Amino acid sequence: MTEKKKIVYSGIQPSGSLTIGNYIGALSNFAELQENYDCLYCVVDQHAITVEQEPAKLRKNTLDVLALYLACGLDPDKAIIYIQSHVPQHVQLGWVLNTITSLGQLNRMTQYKDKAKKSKEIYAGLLNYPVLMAADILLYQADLVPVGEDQRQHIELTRDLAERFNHRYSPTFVLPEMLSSKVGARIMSLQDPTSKMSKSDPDENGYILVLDEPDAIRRKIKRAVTDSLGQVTYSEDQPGLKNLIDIYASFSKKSVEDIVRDYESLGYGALKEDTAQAVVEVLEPIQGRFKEFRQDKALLEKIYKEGGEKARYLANKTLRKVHKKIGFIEG
Ligand code: AQP
Repeated sequence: MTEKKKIVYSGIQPSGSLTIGNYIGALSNFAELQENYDCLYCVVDQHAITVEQEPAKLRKNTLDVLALYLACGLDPDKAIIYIQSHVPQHVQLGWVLNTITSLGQLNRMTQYKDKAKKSKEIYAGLLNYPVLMAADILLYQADLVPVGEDQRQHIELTRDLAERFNHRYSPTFVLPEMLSSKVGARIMSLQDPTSKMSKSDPDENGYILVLDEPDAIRRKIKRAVTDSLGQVTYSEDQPGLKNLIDIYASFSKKSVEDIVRDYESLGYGALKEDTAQAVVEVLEPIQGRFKEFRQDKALLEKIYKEGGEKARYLANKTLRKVHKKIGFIEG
């Protein structure tokens, strides 16, 4: 008898053009996983609207993320690739989970606190974001969730909610595990290495986009903030340098130790130059494939329609079970 494959679930928000933080922390791991697991990869447009989005840009960014998934090797014959708003069960399960989520726990989420600080008006959707994320994952009974370090607290909440529901009714949900890369799980801003690299950073020198031109990549890395110590070490005391080493290690597959040894004598300038080169070498072919997929509207539509259908089928199985356990009458 063949063993049932584990289920992998992840998603990326179309809240802007993707950064190398999104790439290293999440996207770069997706394609390999589809070889050994049953994977679902979603473009989470409903999460994106927790921060105000311009409709035309949201439409464009959603298709961009989809085309980038394909350019990074995701294959609709191996993984289910779809758009979150096409599967209404996410919101339906999200509502159920909201009724067992404590406000205190949501108020303690650091991503919420960071984003709330930057918002003029705080809307309920921003606070409830992690509950919808829990629904995304639990709907598919995912075992593994490949995400960056910034999502750890949200995965813990997902496990808490699954346990609470299982305890209150009966075992229903699988408790998912976070899958995070050792190096590069938290890429920092190039201008402020104490804060996370984010696609919504107003300072464009703080991030590198997956679709940035080689010249822009070189320029941004050259301008990256380091320090005046002049020593190449990998330490929290040199956060800018540590971040560059993480980026270099992630794109070159060299170990952190080898990089530190090689650049001890070569210095910051050479490290920056070679980091930029490693980033360009990985991103250029992805950008080429992205352009081709992005132009093929019919292919993109076929992929998200078929993916949506498969996802709805799976999501409905879980949701029906959940509704029955709660005591809802089947319609
Ligand atoms: N800086 C980062 N380093 C490592 N991983 C990261 N991720 C995001 N930033 C970094 C991972 O990328 C995946 C998709 O993220 P998302 O789009 O769902 O939301 P986010 O974490 O809020 O990403 P951004 O870029 O900061 O978006 P905005 O600016 O819109 O909030 C996740 O797996 C995340 O961990």
